[in-house]
Amino acid sequence: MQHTDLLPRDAAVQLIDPDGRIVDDERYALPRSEALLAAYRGLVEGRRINDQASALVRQGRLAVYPSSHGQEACQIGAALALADDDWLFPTYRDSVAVIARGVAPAEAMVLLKGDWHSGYDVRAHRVAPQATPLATQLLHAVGFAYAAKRRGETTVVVALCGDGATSEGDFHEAMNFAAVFHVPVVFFVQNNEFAISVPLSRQTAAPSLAHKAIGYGMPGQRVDGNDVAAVLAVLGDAVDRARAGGGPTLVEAHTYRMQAHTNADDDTRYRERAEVQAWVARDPLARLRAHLTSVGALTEELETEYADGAEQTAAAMREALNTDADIDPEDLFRFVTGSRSPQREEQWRMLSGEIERARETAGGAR
Ligand SMILES: Cc1ncc(C[n+]2csc(CCOP(=O)(O)OP(=O)(O)O)c2C)c(N)n1
Repeated sequence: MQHTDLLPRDAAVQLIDPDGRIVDDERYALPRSEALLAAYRGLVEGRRINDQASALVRQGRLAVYPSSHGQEACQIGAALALADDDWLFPTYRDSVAVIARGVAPAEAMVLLKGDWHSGYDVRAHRVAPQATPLATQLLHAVGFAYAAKRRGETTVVVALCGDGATSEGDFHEAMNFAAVFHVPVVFFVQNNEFAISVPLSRQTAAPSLAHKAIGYGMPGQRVDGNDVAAVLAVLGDAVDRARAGGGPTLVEAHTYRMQAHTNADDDTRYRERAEVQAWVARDPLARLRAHLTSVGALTEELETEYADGAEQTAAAMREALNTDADIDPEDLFRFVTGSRSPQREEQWRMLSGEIERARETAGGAR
């Protein structure tokens, strides 16, 4: 491979433009209509899940939800690019990708309700726990994929992270190890332009995040992260390469976080409404809908069927999550360390005292 082959293109790969028109590309073919319909169904469901989870936060049923509203093409593309036996290593923002791999929404979200541990069976779904410490999952993903390779398995791993996470040391270590040891992993960076309030321009001086790949000796590619057809094509190519023994790839998807980082963030303090509004015209659902309708693949019946399916998913989420968590706060102290230090004992005394006082107040108020 020429070293210039490792460089990403100047413009992100795009196969369907924001108005739904096909863009010809000499390297990447447009996925077939059936694949695009499956992706569209995923986008509709993903959008509904995002919006339902945000509503559950406002109702006090979830403590927090990092929404991927606007980033659904990346979420669904990542899930669909994998074969059944492959593995996904997601972050806190990737609940829709986790669910698209077959995890029940309520299981993916119990953690956000204040429960502890990952709420789903990671082995059954081949989805690692959603990582909150930035970029740590990239190292887990590389180690996991390296082990699979050494065992002679054909497993490929897609590891997700955000633009902010690329500034972490763990990102560098994961990329370097993966390239040196030819590990079957695809790093998929969702560049949504912000790490909470920090814009991309304060994150890197590189021409793009995908350009970082050449420094490690692996190919980098840029893709329009709001075009699920392009995401599927580029990730599919990288997954095939990894499976065939070609080693890792870094894919940067350019997208946009349409909502605040979480409900704990006020994004009006660091970005203009006009900027957010400008991305509405690039919405991933609208462009695929326009394309599939124009080629006659998406009928009104199918639209209704997909919308109904998404509504049922949202109803199941409400039913499962509109309950009080049955949690013993002392579990936090029981299971974190083998024995309790004097400081832990002191913390537990403080917390149990607070709980007791709250109970008395609630009793008195009745
Ligand atoms: C190691 C570490 N440092 C800091 C944080 C606090 N933190 C949580 S999310 C976040 C921003 C991450 O931005 P990005 O990687 O772009 O992902 P996004 O949230 O935009 O999907 C930060 C700094 C953390 N979770 N882990």
